[in-house]
Amino acid sequence: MHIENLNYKQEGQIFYITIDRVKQLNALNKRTILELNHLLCLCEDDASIRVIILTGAGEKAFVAGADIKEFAHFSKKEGEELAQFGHELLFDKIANYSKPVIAAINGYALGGGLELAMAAHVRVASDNAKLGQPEVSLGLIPGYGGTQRLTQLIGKGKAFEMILTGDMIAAEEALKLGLVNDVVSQEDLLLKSIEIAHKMIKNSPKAIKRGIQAINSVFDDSGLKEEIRLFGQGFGTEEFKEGTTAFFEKRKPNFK
Ligand code: DAK
Repeated sequence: MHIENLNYKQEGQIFYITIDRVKQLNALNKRTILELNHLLCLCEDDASIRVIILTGAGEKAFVAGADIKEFAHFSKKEGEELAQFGHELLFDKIANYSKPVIAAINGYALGGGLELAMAAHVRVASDNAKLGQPEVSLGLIPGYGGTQRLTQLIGKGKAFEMILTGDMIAAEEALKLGLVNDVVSQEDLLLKSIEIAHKMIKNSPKAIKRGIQAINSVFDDSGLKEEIRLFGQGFGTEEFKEGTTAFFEKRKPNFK
């Protein structure tokens, strides 16, 4: 597959993937999801790769969400179908990956961007990072596992607050809540991620795979199905139209 939106390289036993759509703050479009899936499939079969480090290009954003320009015209049916497609190809794939995936969050991690980081096994954030689930401002709810994984990571009370206000939180608060594992300066972000990767690489790959499976088995995934269903209901509504139009017009939405 021809890769347009990602930079990637292998150094030692670490494989680095950088989402590179800097002008759109690395927003995730369908093509980027397919490209990520493609690289993850290749890496899974390559025994010389032991850890994946995933980050965003530039100094401003990890991923500022799903690409609003792409999904703004989706119908309810398309929304539901694409949520399912995204889960299978990317979000669940990462969560259940046989090798550790570390998200190096180098700036905004919003909406689908925070969901991507939460699907990873470990999150390291730079001190300028801002994290949030702003979907309600677009007339949607998180659709790539955010309602489930955020609640699992930070508990119901704070998850309600973040998802219902849509507010962003700073890296230090994310650390206090357990949403990220570490916060470091932007220049140390990859170094810290590599340090964690090396500690993992020393251990048994098969035990690591089983560890990921066992931890994931704590959580029942029936909530994900309900999220997909409810997520789809947002599409095609007047509120969705107002939310996405307000984003394009760079103004606050006016929900009746
Ligand atoms: N999509 C598309 N373009 C985006 C974008 C996004 N999510 N985020 C930013 N951009 C673009 C902006 O439109 C702008 O483009 P130009 O106007 O220059 O052409 C450029 O990136 C720079 O952004 P700003 O000018 O806004 O930069 P600022 O520093 O002023 O603000 C910001 C940075 C991150 C606060 C702001 O860009 C922002 O609020 N961005 C949107 C955040 C957001 O609402 N993200 C989406 C959450 S909803 C789905 C499944 C899941 C989802 C959707 C569908 N299906 C299965 C169908 C998930 C949805 C979400 O993620």
